[in-house]
Amino acid sequence: MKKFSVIIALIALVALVSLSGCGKKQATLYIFNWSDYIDTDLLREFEKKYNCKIKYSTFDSNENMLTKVKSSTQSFDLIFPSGDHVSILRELDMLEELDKTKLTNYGNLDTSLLKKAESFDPNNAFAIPYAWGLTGLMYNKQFVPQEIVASNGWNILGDSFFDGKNKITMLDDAREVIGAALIYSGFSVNDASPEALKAAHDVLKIWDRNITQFDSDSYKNELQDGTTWLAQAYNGDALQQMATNKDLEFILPKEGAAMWMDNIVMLKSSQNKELSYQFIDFLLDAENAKRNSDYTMYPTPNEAAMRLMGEDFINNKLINPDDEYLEKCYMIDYLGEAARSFDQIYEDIKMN
Ligand code: SPD
Repeated sequence: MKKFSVIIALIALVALVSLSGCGKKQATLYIFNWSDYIDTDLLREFEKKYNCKIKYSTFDSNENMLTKVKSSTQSFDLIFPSGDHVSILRELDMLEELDKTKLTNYGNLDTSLLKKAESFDPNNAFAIPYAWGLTGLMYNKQFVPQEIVASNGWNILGDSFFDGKNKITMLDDAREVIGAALIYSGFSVNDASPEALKAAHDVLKIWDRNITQFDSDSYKNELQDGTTWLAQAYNGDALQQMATNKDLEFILPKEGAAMWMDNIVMLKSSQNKELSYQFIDFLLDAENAKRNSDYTMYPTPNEAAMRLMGEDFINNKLINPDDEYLEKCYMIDYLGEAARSFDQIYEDIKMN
């Protein structure tokens, strides 16, 4: 009889636990994004709102992201590739086609930027534009005199002032490194012709005398302590550092700059598609996207959010250059097989 009452009590307890929801396993959303590229308060708020956990990891280059996504046993739900890598992931058939009816805030996106995004994602079928930016040069004015940067051009990377000092870094990104040399030589960042690539290769051999490493993350700290004096840098990352260190400056070189758009995509293998849609929609909310842009210092393709941004942000020419400058900038496009020639030059420069 005693045994019978214990069993009844156990059944009642199990029923109570499942009715109250306490026994429900919290869903976990796996997100893989660039470093320093989200307001982490938003992650905590999303967890609270949707009673879930976010496992958030970061990468510092598209190439590293792709290697990890292709090889990892850990399957991510959402990743944030640049446009050219959206095309690569599409070709690999790794992306989930998005059902926009699940995104109540999709209409906040700027239609002219959605049109631009069609160059790497026809019909905007797989990618939600997240942020865009430009690549320039960041330096510490404690170490680099004004007359060295006065030319305001990419040639600063080859200035003899830096000879033998080992104080310059460039991004760990073949398209960005060769792109800078292409622009300096008067070509588009997407020009894969032998003539353009030879010119860029020759310029890079000169710049390389001063370059200590190809790195997309640690330069941010190294510029603060003088380990690095000058670095190729993404504009928002530079502005984040400049907000806390008055010795740091950023320039958009006079010849023009590489432009890119990063995106949110859902992997086909995602185990949490509904929660992934909820997260994308949460980021597309105008107020959340505004907060995110204020934090990351990158402009958002969210038109409704841009209308909420303060004047300091809108009028900052390092974030929002005027049309005359933007005409000299080139969006990094997907090049297919031609990208191999970029990789070969990049490897040659890194090895020698
Ligand atoms: N910390 C965020 C950096 C974002 C860089 N975007 C990608 C540029 C690809 N060329």
